[in-house]
Order: sequence, then structure tokens, then C-alpha cells
Amino acid sequence: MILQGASYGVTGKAIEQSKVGLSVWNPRDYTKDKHRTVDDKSYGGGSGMVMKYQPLADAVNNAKNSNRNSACKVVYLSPQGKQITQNLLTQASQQSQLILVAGRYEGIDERFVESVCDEEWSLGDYVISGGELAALIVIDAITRLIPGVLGDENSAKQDSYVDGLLDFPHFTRPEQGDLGKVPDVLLSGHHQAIERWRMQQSLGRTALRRPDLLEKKVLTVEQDALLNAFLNEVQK
Ligand code: 4GN
Repeated sequence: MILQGASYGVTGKAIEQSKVGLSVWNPRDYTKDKHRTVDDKSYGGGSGMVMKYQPLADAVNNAKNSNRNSACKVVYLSPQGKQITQNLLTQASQQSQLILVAGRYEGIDERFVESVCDEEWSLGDYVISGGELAALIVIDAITRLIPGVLGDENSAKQDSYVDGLLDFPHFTRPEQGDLGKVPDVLLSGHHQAIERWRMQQSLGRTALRRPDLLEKKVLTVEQDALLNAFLNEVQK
């Protein structure tokens, strides 16, 4: 499912062009019983099943050996992890290899998480039924940060996210249509005015939608003035 999921779009192209490599190790292939059992009842009771640590630990060891990278970072994706940010992904994209562990059921035997995994990452405060989809999201988000995967236009845009602000609004043709018209400044050809407007929109939207992000930022005098003007305009 991971290989299929990653075979489309930006990740698919990056894999085709060997800009990233992606391999999958199935813990079921490292079981030792005839039923190829990867899960078992939970100690302490309850209805859910727990993933056994041995097949997973053997799968991770095989991944490390095939990668010839015994020090490769192992990351378990779960809602208990540290919340992923663009910053964390940027750092991860500078690692040569990464092993992502996808869990199922109620989770994995905690001894595996403690002894085999180096980090635990979360997409956010919600639960999905399998870690594979979480892994695909991480794979996509990291792949697009690898040099040469996206066009140049996008590196600047990534910078704006690293900047900790929301993106500004985008428009394309028609200039004027049933749903309204494009803001005049974007048609003005005045480069500096456009940059100022976009910065102002980014600041204003961040203030209105994600005040938590803005609290972490130190604004320049110009940014502060742009934001104040934006907020005054909204108040009217
Ligand atoms: C990660 C995994 C949510 C996230 C997951 C997240 C699979 N759900 N917020 N589901 O990053 C128990 C075993 C749930 C693995 C896990």
C-alpha cells in the first residue's frame, strides 16, 4: 500500500527519477509461526490487539542491514509522538535514510517503541486506523523538500512556511469572472507593492486564523505596520 500510494504525483516522479528511494519491509515476513502472527492479546485485558515486538524488531533490523545503515533513525508514527512541523521535516530531509514504522490495532508492544525506535512522531491530535497513511504523508512532505524534486519556484515558498506564517491568497485567470475580480495590486506590475501586499495577507491571515503561530514570531517594524493596517481594515 505504501509503494502504491507513493507511486503518484510528486513522490512517484521523485522515485522514478531516483531522487529518493523507497523500500518496504512487512513484519509478517519475519514471523516464525505457521499463521504468520503479528499481533496478540493485550496484557491487562481489553478487546484490542497489540503488535508483537519480535516480527517488527526483525523487520527493522533487516531494513538497517539492507540499507547498510545500522545507525539509521527509526521513527514510530503515533498520536503519542511529538507533533510534526515543517522544521522537523526539513531536518529529516537532510538525513540520508529514515525508517518509518507503521503500526496497526491498538499499537505496538511498548518495549519495541522504547528499545528499537529513536523517535515517535505525530501528524496531529487525531487517530487513523493504520500507520501506513501517516507514513505516506511523512514521505510526501519530506520528498518535496529534497533538492531537485520540486521546481525552484517552490523553495521560496517553503521559506515562507519555515518563516512560521500562513501562505497568502493566490489567484489565476480570469482577471474578472462570476466569482469576483482579482485584487488590483496583483495586476499592477509593481513588484514591491505585490510583495508588501502578500506579506500583509500572510500576517493578517495568521493573526486571524492561527494567533498561536504569530505569538512565536518577532515582527519587523514594517511587518508590524502592515499587520496593524490589515487588522484596522478588518475591524471596519
Ligand atoms: C499516527 C498513527 C494517528 C497518527 C495512527 C498520528 C496508527 N493514527 N496522529 N494510527 O500521527 C495505533 C497503532 C494507532 C498505530 C497507530
